[in-house]
Amino acid sequence: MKREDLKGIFSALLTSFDEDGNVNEEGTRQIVRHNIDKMKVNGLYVGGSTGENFLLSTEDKKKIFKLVKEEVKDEVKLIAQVGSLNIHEAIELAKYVTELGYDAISAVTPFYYKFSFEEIKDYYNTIANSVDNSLIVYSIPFLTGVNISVEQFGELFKNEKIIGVKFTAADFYLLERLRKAYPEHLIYAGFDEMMLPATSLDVDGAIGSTFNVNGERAREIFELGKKGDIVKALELQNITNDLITDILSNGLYQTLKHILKLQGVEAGYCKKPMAKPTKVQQEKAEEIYKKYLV
Ligand code: MN9
Repeated sequence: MKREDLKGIFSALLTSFDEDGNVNEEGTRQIVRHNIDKMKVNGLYVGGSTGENFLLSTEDKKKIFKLVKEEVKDEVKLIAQVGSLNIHEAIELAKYVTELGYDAISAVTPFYYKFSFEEIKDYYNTIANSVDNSLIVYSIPFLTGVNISVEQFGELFKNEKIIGVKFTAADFYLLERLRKAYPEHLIYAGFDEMMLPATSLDVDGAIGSTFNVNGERAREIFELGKKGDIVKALELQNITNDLITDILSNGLYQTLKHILKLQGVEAGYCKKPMAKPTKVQQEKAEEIYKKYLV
């Protein structure tokens, strides 16, 4: 896979669950189709935070990876997040998705325990070296508590199979340093609300949850930002951030799923411990949809 081919806008794919937390396969396929046909994204990031991956059994993770590939075939690029505190599971999933034909794998930094950087490096090398595929580091310090420095990224990038990072952080000083230090590596902006400033630092793409409903506007921001048309891009980022602020205050994944339902996509429920949206949340989601997305 050429790095060039992995640039662009990737939706962090939502998963549809039924009321008991079982994967709704048909619903998840509909979310995939919506992203490709209506949001016109360049690719999907499967099994990330937005996919509620860390709440799932290995079997369910495999089920989702398989049905997504079946639905997508080669229409858009696919990145599979396989990272897990159970490194055996991560390797098993890395092999599974590579066999299925995923274009790259990604792995969240190991969280919960306070691992040393040497341990984190070993985790990445072990996963990357277990398959004939490229790996993108998933860095999301606000959820994992793990911060990686410019020099430490350099240590990880010594492994030529580790080709980039999904950078879900607001540290734009670090982002600028990384871009300058590693011009050949892929850097994806991970916070949708900061996409425009990230484009000014020359990121290669963006991976985000809100692209499931706001994909077209996101793509425009990205393209305008890359071209340097900041005034127009900022107008769209302002609208986008009004939308994201409302979505975040109403419950991120519940609201995204409810908005999809209003568009006829069987997006289902979130999996426990995430709660079902209340009546008030559903009404608010409908308001948000009508205000920003119709
Ligand atoms: O994949 C997403 N992160 C999480 C990245 O969901 C934890 C982002 O797209 C955010 O959801 C989004 C809203 O803060 O930027």
